[in-house]
Amino acid sequence: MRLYFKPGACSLASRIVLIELGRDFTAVSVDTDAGRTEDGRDYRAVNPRGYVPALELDDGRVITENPALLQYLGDLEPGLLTPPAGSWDRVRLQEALNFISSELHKAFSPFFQGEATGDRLASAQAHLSRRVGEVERMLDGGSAYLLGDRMSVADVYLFVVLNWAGFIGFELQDWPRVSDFMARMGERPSVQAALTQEGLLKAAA
Ligand SMILES: N[C@@H](CCC(=O)N[C@@H](CS)C(=O)NCC(=O)O)C(=O)O
Repeated sequence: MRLYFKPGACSLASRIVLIELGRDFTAVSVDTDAGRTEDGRDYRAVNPRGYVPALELDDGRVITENPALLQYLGDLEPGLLTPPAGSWDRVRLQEALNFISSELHKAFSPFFQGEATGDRLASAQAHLSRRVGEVERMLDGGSAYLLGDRMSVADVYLFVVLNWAGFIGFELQDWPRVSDFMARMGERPSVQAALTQEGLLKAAA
């Protein structure tokens, strides 16, 4: 399998899941501005939408879009990071993945696209605060993870997206469950390994 990624981008979630599952994969860095892979190929031939992540299977088929890709990976080891298809927990997983993808992830976009400046900064921050407040509510059941006591692919995606808060100077300390969740996830060996592979954490000497 080949994972097309950009360091620190949402593709980091797929990398963490691949490491959690102990799967072999090749990571291919993409310059999304230039539309080129690190080995000089036209990235739009892989993902015509031009963004990461994309996962290319050994038979050449390609999966894109975080919710679909993360569920595909999770299902390689049934029951570990994805509840069974058709179960109520699977419905909750899809609900969480779609919220993270369309509501939370996109609430960060103005900060990365240079739109959260001047008059627009306060409204972008207020919008993001509402979304993070919703995550705080979703973690309200006293469980360690979104679906209960077992981590799922949605938790991995949530961690990766909320980790961007540090890059834009957005403090998470006002949301105690979110802060605890981030600390818990950040300690996982798979997360540490993925961050190190993408150059976001120094390897231990
Ligand atoms: N809907 C897509 C969004 C992916 C996305 O926003 N990717 C960002 C990185 S987090 C990206 O590649 N941005 C560069 C670009 O759009 O050119 C998904 O869920 O996979």
